[in-house]
Amino acid sequence: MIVELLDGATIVNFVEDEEAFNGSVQDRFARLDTDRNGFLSYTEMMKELQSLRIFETHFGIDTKTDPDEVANVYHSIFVQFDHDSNGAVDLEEFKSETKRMMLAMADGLGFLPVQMVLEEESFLKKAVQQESAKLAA
Ligand SMILES: [Ca+2]
Ligand SMILES: [Ca+2]
Repeated sequence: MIVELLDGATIVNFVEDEEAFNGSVQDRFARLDTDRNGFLSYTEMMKELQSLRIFETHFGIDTKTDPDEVANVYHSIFVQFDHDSNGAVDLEEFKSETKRMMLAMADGLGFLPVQMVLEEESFLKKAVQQESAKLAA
């Protein structure tokens, strides 16, 4: 875990950089697809859902979260990813939904930089890295 300062623009720039974004999404997808069948099952997606840290960052639910409630929320997010409702998430579904969620997050952040705790492998961390790489260039 690492604390970084980021704002909406950092995320938008990353998502709009097709090469960087698609590369990270493909990477992430391959890592999550542990049985390598080209689809993410609910179990495989759990790792990703947990890393989104929705309970800390999105809904303001911070303490005493009911495990049933957590499972419900994770399930409803999985359903959002699974556009054709076949019970598995393919790369295209994963990509478009990740993009949508990141843009929604960017909207929420706006222009005011916020300090966030990021996981090493998260998309947000990659967005920050991408921006520093650009600034350095
Ligand atoms: Ca799989
Ligand atoms: Ca699907």
